[in-house]
Amino acid sequence: MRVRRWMELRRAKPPSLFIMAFALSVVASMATADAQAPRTVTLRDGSIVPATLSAKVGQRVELEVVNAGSRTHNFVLRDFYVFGPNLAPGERTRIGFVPDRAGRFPYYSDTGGRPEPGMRGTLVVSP
Ligand SMILES: [Cu+2]
Repeated sequence: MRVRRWMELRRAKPPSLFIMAFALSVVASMATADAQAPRTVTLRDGSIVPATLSAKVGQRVELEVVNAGSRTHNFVLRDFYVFGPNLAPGERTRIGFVPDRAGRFPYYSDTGGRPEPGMRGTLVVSP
C-alpha cells in the first residue's frame, strides 16, 4: 500500500508554472482583501490629518501615526481603548484595533492632559 502510493506520487506530473502562479495570485488577493494596508495619520500642531477616517465593524484598522509637529503629541480613540504613546517630533507608531460597533467616534491628541485645540478627528464606523 505504502509502496503503491509512493509510485503514484512518482508518476504524478509536477504542477506547471502556470498553475503555481495562478495559485500564488489567488493567495495574494485573499491576503489583501483580508488585511487593510495601514493608513497614515499625521499629527500636526493644531490639527490631525485626515480629520475623518472610515472603517467597518469587525474589520481591523491599522494606523501609522506620525508626529509631524514641533511638540509632543499622541493619538487617542477612547471608545475603542486606543491610547497611543506620547510621540516626540518626528516619531511614529503603529496602532491597530477592531471597531466592534458602528457610529461616529472622536479621536484626538491629549498630551496636555486634555484634548488639544484643533487636534481632533472623527472615526466613522459603518455596519
Ligand atoms: Cu498633541
